[in-house]
Amino acid sequence: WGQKEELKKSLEGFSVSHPDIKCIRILVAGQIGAGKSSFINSVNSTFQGRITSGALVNTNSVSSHSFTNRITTHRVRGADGDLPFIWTDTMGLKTEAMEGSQPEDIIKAIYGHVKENCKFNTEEPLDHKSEDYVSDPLLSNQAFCLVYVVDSKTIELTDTRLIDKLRIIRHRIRDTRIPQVIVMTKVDEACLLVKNDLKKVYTSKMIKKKMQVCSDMIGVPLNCIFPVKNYQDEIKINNDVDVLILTAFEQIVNLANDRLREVASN
Ligand SMILES: Nc1nc2c(ncn2[C@@H]2O[C@H](COP(=O)(O)OP(=O)(O)OP(=O)(O)O)[C@@H](O)[C@H]2O)c(=O)[nH]1
Ligand SMILES: [Mg+2]
Repeated sequence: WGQKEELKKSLEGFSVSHPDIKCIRILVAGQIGAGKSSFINSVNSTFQGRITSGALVNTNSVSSHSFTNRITTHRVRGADGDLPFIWTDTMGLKTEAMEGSQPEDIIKAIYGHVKENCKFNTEEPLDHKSEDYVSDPLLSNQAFCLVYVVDSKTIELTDTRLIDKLRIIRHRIRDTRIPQVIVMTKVDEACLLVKNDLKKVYTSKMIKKKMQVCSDMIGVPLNCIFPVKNYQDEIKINNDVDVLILTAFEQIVNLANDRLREVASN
């Protein structure tokens, strides 16, 4: 918990391991309202040392449609300028009851086939003839880490059809060997002990159980699941929130960079 400045410094001095890529692209996907946009903002807040809100967040935690309704990109900024990381924020995945994106479109976005600001049609996947479709994406348009954002409070209640959608994405991109991780949000709402003291996140039995449920349901190993609490109504940054966010982010960018190193050497 005392490593915040060290973590920040190492990320601020990060160098990308592929000569043709200046910025590592990371795509976030998951259920509507899971905290995807909040996670993107929390990483930026941590680096800037103040609360930021570049990605629009839903103020209503119960919603029938995805609040992020387009593919949007957000650069990670440090106190002294841009860092070599870029987010692709996506609409939450569609369920029977809620309007959102489809696995096919998320897969296209991972490969860089989707233009920024594209608004997915919730009924039909993006057509390759559409003007939002990029037929020949550059390597820099591709995402090199896929982050599934999962709400720890409601993980056990997740519609099995949504889990099937995550599995479809997982299997379809498996051969590309793009790293896939889970960011498990809202740990403050999942466990009262953690709400009162975020440092208890690694010893809480409840959080451990939730991580196991995530792992079993989605098929991601426990060492690729990162519990976090996003900034949501705070007005000031907080050391413990920052450390959890930075720990998750460091792993994400290191995994992405490992994959890029392999791509560069092939
Ligand atoms: N308590 C708590 N609330 C959170 C956390 N992360 C997000 N929230 C709240 O959850 C709600 C949804 O967050 P968003 O970031 O808009 O979720 P999203 O996944 O981007 O949702 P869509 O764009 O609609 O798919 C907001 O009200 C956030 O304030 C967290 O870690 N803890
Ligand atoms: Mg969003």
